[in-house]
Amino acid sequence: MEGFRALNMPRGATAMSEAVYDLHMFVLTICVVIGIVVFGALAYSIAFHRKSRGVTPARFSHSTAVEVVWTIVPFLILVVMAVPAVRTLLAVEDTSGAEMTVKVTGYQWFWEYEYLDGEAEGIAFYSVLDEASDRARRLGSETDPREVEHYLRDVDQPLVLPTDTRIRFLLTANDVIHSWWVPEFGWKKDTIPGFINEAWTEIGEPGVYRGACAELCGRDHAFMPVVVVAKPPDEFRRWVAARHDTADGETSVAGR
Ligand SMILES: [Cu+2]
Repeated sequence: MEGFRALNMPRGATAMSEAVYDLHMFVLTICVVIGIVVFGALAYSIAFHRKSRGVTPARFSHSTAVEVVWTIVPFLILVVMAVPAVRTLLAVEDTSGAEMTVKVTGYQWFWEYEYLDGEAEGIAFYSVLDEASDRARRLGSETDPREVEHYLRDVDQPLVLPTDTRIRFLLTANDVIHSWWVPEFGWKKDTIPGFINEAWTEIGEPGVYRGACAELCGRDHAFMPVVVVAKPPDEFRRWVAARHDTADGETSVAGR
């Protein structure tokens, strides 16, 4: 069962990723049933209606009843799949009712996070590949990347977010197109210079969620991971207070 789970789509960590997973399982089940019926009929015909068994083929060429059925049945199956798919898609795109807003800006090759409202307002920092990964990735470095924990999956300053809070993201870029992607949130969004894209999430469980830039953005595309640390709301509030106390929020050095 573990092996099957590893093959299947992961459930993720948000209500949205759960909805996407449920949708996936629903459609996959329909596809599997259709696959079993079609290939079962095929196998049955090959096994029991082959020429060597003396079976002669039917000669009819037209059946209005069958044509009506094989048009209407797939149409109904499509409608049954489209209704929950559209409902989920609309929910993914609906960023209303957000309790806080974070602006994400992609750069070659790191991220910038700005908290735009609430008590975290004014906190802004760059999130750059962590030192250990950066050292190990260099040509001729003595470090074996396999020995670096979270190699290319860690940053100096992660994006810290509260759990059980509806968070809106405004996503843009400063140079080329990047894409902000945390698989466990169930979506990714292009960050495009001159445009602001919107997305939202509500994280259920505290934890560390890792992702990456998902749009080929140049030489160091592989070296701009996304790390989100989700904390319970009261812990998040403490982090915000500590952050306000030190260095006015702005600490990291931009660009390498
Ligand atoms: Cu990028």
